[in-house]
Amino acid sequence: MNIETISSAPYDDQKPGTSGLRKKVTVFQQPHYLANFVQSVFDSLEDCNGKSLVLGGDGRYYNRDAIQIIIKIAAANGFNELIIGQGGLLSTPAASHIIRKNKAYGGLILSASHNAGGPTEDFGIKYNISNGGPAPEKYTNDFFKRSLEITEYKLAEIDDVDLDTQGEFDLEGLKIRIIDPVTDYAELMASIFDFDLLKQALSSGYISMCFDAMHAITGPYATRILEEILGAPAGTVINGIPLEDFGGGHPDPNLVHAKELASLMFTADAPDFAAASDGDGDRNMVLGANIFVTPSDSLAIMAANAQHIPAYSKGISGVARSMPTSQAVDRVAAALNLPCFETPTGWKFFSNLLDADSITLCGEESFGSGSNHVREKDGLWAVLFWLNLIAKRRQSVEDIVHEHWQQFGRDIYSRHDYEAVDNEIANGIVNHLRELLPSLTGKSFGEYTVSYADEFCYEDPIDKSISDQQGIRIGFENGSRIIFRLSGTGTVGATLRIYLEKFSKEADAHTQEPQQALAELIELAEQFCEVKQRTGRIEPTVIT
Ligand code: VG1
Ligand code: CO
Repeated sequence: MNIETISSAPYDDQKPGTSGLRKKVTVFQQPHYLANFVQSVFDSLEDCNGKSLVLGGDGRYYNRDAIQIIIKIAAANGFNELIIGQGGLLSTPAASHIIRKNKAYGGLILSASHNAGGPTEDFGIKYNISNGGPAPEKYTNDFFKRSLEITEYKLAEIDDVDLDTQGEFDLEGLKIRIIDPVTDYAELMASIFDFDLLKQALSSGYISMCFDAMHAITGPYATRILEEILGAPAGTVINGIPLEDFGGGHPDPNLVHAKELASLMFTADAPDFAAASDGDGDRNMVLGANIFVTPSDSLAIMAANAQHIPAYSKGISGVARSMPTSQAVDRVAAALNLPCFETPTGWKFFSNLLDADSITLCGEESFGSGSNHVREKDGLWAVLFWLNLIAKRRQSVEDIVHEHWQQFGRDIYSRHDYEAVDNEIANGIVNHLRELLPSLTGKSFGEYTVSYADEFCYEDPIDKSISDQQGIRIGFENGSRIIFRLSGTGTVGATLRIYLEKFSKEADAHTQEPQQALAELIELAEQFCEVKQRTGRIEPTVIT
């Protein structure tokens, strides 16, 4: 195989964020931009020679072009096997599984997740290590450092690979396997859940449902699993064909971006269950007739009901949530005497805990939940978990959630995002909050007395690595919290996220409307961070 060395010059903006490197497509299309990053990744890894690499993405615009470039760089860097999803497609959780199943060295996942796609929208790339999980910070710091020094990359002189035909072939010593993106993942799901029970429930109409794939990667996965394997009626999956621009929408499963589905669930025609997933298939939104399940509650309910699911029926070892995720799961852990961990935002922080079997289930408020079956959050897994639960308990989503609140109390929760804020203003807000923190503890604001105010710093319990500046927390004596942090996945300006949480033990907790119940905390948050005053905005861009 002929290998060219191409000279290049570093870019200074290739620092991976919460989940890989995300930029506008036009940034990735700059000369050598993608190649520089991929070579920086390979240079930072110990030795790629003779190793196997998994490759796939969410099918967004530039996915195919990027895969052809990566194949040539991977070949030139000594990998001897590439496992690629047919059409260049792999959902993030499926990629994680395929890395693990094949004991691959790692994988490159092409996605900007819930960010919009298309020629003028976003693209992204992320490296996952051999446990199937996102590269931890010590890796991503090395990738960035290398990208600032890079002067050349290697490219194999080979033809473009036909991504659309499944099979295995040899390309001048490089083994290429084009695999069905769904099969392995579907088998994994069948090993976790009670597929016989689900078949019965879905094919008989005992559970009626709608799944919105948002024209993103879960289309083929959901169609195969829900309709073909489990016998749900054709049409159960909507927007099931992946499109390069996701049909022009934001493939972000929340009440704002999956509005139609959400509204349907509050009408007389609502099916029993509805769900949606994001661009790369790792997020989930879950709804029942007349009820939206917050992701934080979803995690808590899963933990409290794990015994109903075959794979977890013998018990779970522990749970974890990201810091801004509500404390609902903590209450379940306390009641069940389970270890409970609080990690920074981003799935990479769960991997060590999962590898050490310190936890079995984990989740984030941002519509992410998962378990030890892979090392990514997993949208369809969460959907199947809920379906299995409804079928097993023979109760509606609403009843399950209300019973949960009755037993554990309710953590009323909301997140307010201010997107595309000028970077200087956003940094000003964070600095202002940092200055405010030392003066807050002990102060009272109406019924809210501050019990702690700090900046979250995490020490990984397994490898003892430290991640600081992971969000500003203000906790109150009554258990309420306000959290502020800047997003690490946006591509335009800065996004300020404000997380609001209030605990209620009242018998009528289920009747409370979150924005009303949180009104005082919302005002307090503004008093602390001054986002409206400093940006001139009158309301958040997105409320979830
Ligand atoms: C957001 C979410 C975070 C999630 C990350 C990746 O990050 O808040 O919880 O892990 O997206 O999700 P940030 O830094 O913008 O808050 V996904 O579905 O992109 O892979
Ligand atoms: Co995602």
